[in-house]
Amino acid sequence: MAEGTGPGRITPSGVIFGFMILVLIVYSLYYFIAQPFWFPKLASIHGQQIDQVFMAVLIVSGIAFVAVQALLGYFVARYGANGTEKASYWHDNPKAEAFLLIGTAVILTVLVFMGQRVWAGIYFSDKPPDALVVEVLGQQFNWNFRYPGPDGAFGRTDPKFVTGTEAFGIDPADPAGKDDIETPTLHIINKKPVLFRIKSNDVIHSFFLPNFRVKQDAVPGMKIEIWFTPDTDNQKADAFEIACAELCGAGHYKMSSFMTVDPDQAALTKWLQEMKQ
Ligand SMILES: [Cu+2]
Repeated sequence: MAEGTGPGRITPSGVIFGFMILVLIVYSLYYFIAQPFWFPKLASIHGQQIDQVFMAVLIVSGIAFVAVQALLGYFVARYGANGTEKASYWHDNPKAEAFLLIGTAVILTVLVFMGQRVWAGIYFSDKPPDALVVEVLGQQFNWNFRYPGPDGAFGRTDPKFVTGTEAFGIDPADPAGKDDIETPTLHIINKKPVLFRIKSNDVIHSFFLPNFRVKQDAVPGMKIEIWFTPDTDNQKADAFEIACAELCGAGHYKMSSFMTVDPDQAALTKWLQEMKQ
């Protein structure tokens, strides 16, 4: 370690810079605490865990952010140079490095495991057998949805049957496909698990339901499943926005739809009958 000379001094430029950092800290804290721009109100059961992990990461990184920036501001304001003094410095400090490395590793490992548990709970847990199953198909630039109809079975599909009016490409020879219902908007049932089977006809899209904390890529050639349970008891709205969260082309900005959460199966059946006509 090289010893410094002199105590350093408070300089106007250092104080101005320190003040700017203070403004940055206060401004950032205000946005995260007052939350003028934030997620829409939660409308699903699993979303609570996602929000908790999000908050935990935000608090940990927020504390680190404030501590590091505040120290930087303080040192800049307090230890300005007058041109003749030398700052003390060192090349390595095994104790400090070990402390910082291990501390960071422990914190990050805990966060990773918290997130991993939530992730596994969503993607690796058995889907409920009674879930409502809906197929979701992304294409430039809209969402299509398919319900299996009264027989409960989806008709076979093949890309060669895809046309301008038949996005899914249902095989006309398959009797199971005759009663399938294709819709431009979604309806699901409150408190009943819903399983989405997500596909894409062209490029990668991302099926995004912000109120339900669901975001899943739609990848060409893959059928990706995701399920959750909606809970809209505390919501005022009954239609929720569906967005595409992947820049998928020139019309990406208008790739959206709406999802209605029906109170019961009867309301869903009634809507499906209307859509069938
Ligand atoms: Cu898209």
